[in-house]
Amino acid sequence: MSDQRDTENTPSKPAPAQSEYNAQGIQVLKGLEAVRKRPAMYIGDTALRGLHHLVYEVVDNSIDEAMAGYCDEISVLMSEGDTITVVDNGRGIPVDMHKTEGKPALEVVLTSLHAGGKFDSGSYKVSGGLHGVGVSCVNALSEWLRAEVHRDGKIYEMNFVRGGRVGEMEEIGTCPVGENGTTISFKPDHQIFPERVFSFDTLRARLRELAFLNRGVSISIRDERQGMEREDTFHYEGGIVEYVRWLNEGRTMVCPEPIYINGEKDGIQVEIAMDYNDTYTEAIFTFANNINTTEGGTHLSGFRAGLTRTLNAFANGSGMLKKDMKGLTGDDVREGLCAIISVKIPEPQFEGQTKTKLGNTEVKGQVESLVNSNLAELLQEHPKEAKAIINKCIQAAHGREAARRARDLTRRKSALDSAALPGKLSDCSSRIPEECEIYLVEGDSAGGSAKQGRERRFQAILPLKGKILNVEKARLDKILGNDEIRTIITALGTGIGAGIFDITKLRYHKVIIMTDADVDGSHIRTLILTLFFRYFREIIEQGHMYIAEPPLYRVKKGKKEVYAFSDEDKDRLVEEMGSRGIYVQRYKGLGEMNPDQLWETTMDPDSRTMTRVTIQEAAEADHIFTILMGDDVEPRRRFIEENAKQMNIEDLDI
Ligand code: 0RA
Repeated sequence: MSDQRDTENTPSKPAPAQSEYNAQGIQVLKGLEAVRKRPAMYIGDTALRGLHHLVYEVVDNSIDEAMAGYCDEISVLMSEGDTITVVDNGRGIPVDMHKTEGKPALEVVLTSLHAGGKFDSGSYKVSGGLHGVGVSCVNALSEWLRAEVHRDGKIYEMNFVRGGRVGEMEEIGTCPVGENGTTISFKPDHQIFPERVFSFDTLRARLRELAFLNRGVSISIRDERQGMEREDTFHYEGGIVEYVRWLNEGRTMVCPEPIYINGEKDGIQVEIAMDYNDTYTEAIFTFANNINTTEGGTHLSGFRAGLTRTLNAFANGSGMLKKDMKGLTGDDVREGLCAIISVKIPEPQFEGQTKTKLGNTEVKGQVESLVNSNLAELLQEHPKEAKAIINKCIQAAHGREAARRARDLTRRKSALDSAALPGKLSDCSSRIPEECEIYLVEGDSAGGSAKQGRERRFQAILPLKGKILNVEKARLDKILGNDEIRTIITALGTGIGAGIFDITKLRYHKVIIMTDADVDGSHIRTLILTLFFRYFREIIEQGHMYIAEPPLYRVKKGKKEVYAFSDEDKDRLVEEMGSRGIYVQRYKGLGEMNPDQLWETTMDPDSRTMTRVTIQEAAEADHIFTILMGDDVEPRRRFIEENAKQMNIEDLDI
């Protein structure tokens, strides 16, 4: 939890002191008051997700300027005291008097709800922003916000506190004519956000995604917080084609250059980049107005329909399909497919549980017919690649048939049926999934300790022998042939694979990976995470997946005995307890802990800490798994080197 001081504000230019705000008399607007009363309604939640959402909301406005063709540079600065500054070189928020409101447009944009800056609806064709609430929301939820506008040779400034203005907009200087832009600095309000620490990695992932989706725009991020200094810049002239390439870094691809399709009709812009790799899973990422539509929608269904139809037509026309084959299914044409679909539309309708499903019905037909015509043409023009793609699909069809047979066989043997739970599993006695936990434990000896130390009623233990199969390199039939994985599937109870996996059958609502804190342990953890990411993603998405955090040291002096979970922790304890006569034991593995110690430090719900695994960015996670699990040594070496400094459990937090 962050502390709740009010005084450590250090924006890039100092905001007025608190007393000054009070003296000014703050006028908080009615609309913004509603945002402060029910922040979650506007930004989703007030946890870390909502906090980061504030930054996206401001950046989205800059991206809107970029999409309208007026901005090609955006930078985000993370400063001491949880403050963020977003700078762009767009037109600058208008500063002239607003006709009906009787105040500067800048003030209207920052204080009226739903204006989102787009009060002149003609000025934008399309615009992003998940909730479309605009910067006024950020303003309402900030302890302070400062806007600086460079426009027509002049510099303007305006300050706000919790959404209310502090004084008038002021002209504070001049700038070269033509060098327009907007700078927004803010500090989230601790009255709204209990936790205010921004994560560089989280912001960076979204900014990279935005740079891929908006070709030519240069987006940079800099962390200048003490001890955390880092920076990165993203700029992709190739846009989503480079996105597909990046996602498949180090993989062998079917086409030397990703296939690119684009078109515009009735104000709807469609862009698709795709290629096939040597894995057996499908990775399609869809976006509408730069928003990651994780629940899919009409653009995705249009793409799928178009792809299946076009590839079948081509396969039939070229005589590659044998007479006895029924044709390629959707699953066949998507095995090993990596694609980015990005649509930009004037009035997106977002539906679904998390409002990340595109609902506009007109989009489906548009994407479908674009794929039908353009992909067919591209296949004609590139017969070699076309043949390779169709061959791959035919292979997939054969493989799927084999997998079906393997699954039928194992099912008949009821090995995947939870009625026949694996012998290695020490199950819990409760049958209420909400309270049940399963520990996936590295090695038999640690498994033994865990079994003795556990609370039998609700904790199940499944020891895993060494490394499980790398699912990045195997098709479902081979995966099902692997004993370790079959044991996991059986224990979970959900089944595996399209049309079979059923999360409502999950037998444990906490799935906890417990591995040693060494290189092997982290490899095993990654292998397990890969399995879940590729085949049980919903388990992660619904928050059921955790990583146990066993201690690294036991520090003992006299009768006092404590555990340290990091090197810093240990150093601090040694210092506090005095180094004379102290005994420090470094745990090389879980197996060195006796059952009581394991329970007390790692498994007791009242005292343990665990990391919940989240997928903030499916594409980012995909890239990381590709690199960690792929064949290519070079990108993996580079990735580990680049991330070695901050490679801790949280970063693996996909
Ligand atoms: C309202 C109207 C115009 C631009 C903007 C708002 C705008 C908002 C933000 C927020 C961050 N950066 C921004 N840049 C621009 C249209 C401007 C015009 O018509 O000149």
